[in-house]
Amino acid sequence: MSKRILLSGDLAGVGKVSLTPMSTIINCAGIELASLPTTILSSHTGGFKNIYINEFTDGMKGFLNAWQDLEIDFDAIITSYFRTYEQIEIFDKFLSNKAKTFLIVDPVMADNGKLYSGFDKRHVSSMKKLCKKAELIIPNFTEANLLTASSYKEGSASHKDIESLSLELSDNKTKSVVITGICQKDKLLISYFDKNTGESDIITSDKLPYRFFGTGDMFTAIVSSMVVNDISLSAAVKVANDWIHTCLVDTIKSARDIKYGVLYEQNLIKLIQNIQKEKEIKNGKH
Ligand code: PXL
Repeated sequence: MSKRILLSGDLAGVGKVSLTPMSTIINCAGIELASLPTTILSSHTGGFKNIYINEFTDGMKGFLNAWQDLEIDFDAIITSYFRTYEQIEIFDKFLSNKAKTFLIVDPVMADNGKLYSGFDKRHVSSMKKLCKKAELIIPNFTEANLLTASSYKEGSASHKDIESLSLELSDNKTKSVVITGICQKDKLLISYFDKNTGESDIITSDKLPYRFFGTGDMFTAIVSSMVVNDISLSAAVKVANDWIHTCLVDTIKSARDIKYGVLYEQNLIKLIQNIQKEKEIKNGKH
């Protein structure tokens, strides 16, 4: 039986963030989706002008009410972009009936040391509350700092700093944590802690000379779909990191304006194969 995930996030017409790449990737992992749009935008908010934004808060309530009466269960719930702290609180309330469902929170709210356009401190405190309920959280380095009120500096956080950030986010090792986008001089680090195995590590890749949009969303979708398919967090992080790196190199080669998003479509076959290989390893076929 294939698994089913509830995915909440925004639907952005242009720029390939949140629901758009995440739905595609989760389907590539053979997982069925129920999508909950939190906001409908003409594009993401990083670099486009005159953006149309429809905060879909009433729609969210309508979707969630309608779903209460359906016989539909989820193997996991993933949250991505919420536009307002009220939306986070509405979702938080919905979760009170889903206490047993595996919750993965990507606390999308900031990058590059700054909150995204339109977000404030209340957003951060509601997001902190939501993270408390999760079994796996996947913040980037800026978000990890905001969630812990730490102020580690981009570029100069030591491995020890990163480990203590991760430990704090793990709530005494009761939740798994992946911190993405930790910039060092010419390297980009990802740290993870797996609460199931106690394993933690920091992996390093070459830093590319741009900040891309949607990579965190793609990363969360890959890691989440693999973990939901019972693949280890360490294998999932490596597959996600390598595949996204390949897509970013292709995007740079295309010389297209970065704000239009990552060119990943031609590599989806590879992603399906990589996930399949990890499923076979897990099932002892290698
Ligand atoms: O990828 C994060 C993200 C998601 N959704 C919207 C965004 C951004 C980042 O800018 O603007 C609408």
